[in-house]
Amino acid sequence: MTEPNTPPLIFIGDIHGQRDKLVALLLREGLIRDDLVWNGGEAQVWFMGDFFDRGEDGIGVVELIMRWQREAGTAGGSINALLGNHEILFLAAQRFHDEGGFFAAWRRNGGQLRDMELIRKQHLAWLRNLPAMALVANRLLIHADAIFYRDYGATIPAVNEAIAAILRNDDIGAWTRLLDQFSERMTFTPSRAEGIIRASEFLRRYGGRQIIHGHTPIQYLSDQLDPQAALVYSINLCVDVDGGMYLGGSGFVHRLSP
Ligand SMILES: [Mn+2]
Repeated sequence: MTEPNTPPLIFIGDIHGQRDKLVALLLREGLIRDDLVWNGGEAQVWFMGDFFDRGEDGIGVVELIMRWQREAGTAGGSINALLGNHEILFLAAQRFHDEGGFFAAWRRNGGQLRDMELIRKQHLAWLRNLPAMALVANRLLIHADAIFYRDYGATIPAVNEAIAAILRNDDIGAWTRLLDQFSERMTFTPSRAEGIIRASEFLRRYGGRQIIHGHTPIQYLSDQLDPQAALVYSINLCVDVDGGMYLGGSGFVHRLSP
């Protein structure tokens, strides 16, 4: 009996406009060549959201991921990305400007005027189509370590469609509620009452044996200043892959161990 050849599955946490750190990380990992062409072969890569804000080049990050997505597809691999709250905040500021207070909120949360100047239709369409959740290799992927997703549906497709519908429409109240809910974090940590129970209930509802998320820098959950590996916690039910690049972390990739 030979094992089926499973392509590597790789997760990359929040980038927050740190294009140079992203490039350095993927060069180190051999996932791109010196000329930045994708070199990941059949690898399946998931970016966990929050491409924008705090760092200077969110558009540069999005353009690279869009480009690598095409190149990876040609090479027989795949690159996917989740919707983070900073994508929603950016889209809200772009769509509504000062109405609803979105533009000011975006600026307060590290919004970069250069990104707003450089945004184009193709970026907006790509951002609006990002899923909020996914189930891959029995892992439940969500940007935020939070359970508000339950308010949007009982299944992954239902949640993704309900959130996508908000992003297609002009219901400012719905955008505001969604952004407010995304301020939730650390819901699954064992130090929180019922953190482990919440994680297992969330997994029972949507499937998967482990939650993989970004959103909360590992620096918030441990004393590491530059985490170089994912933080596995709550009896292995949860994995935080956010290396806190905007807090000074150099970032890492999380390779799935079966
Ligand atoms: Mn986030």
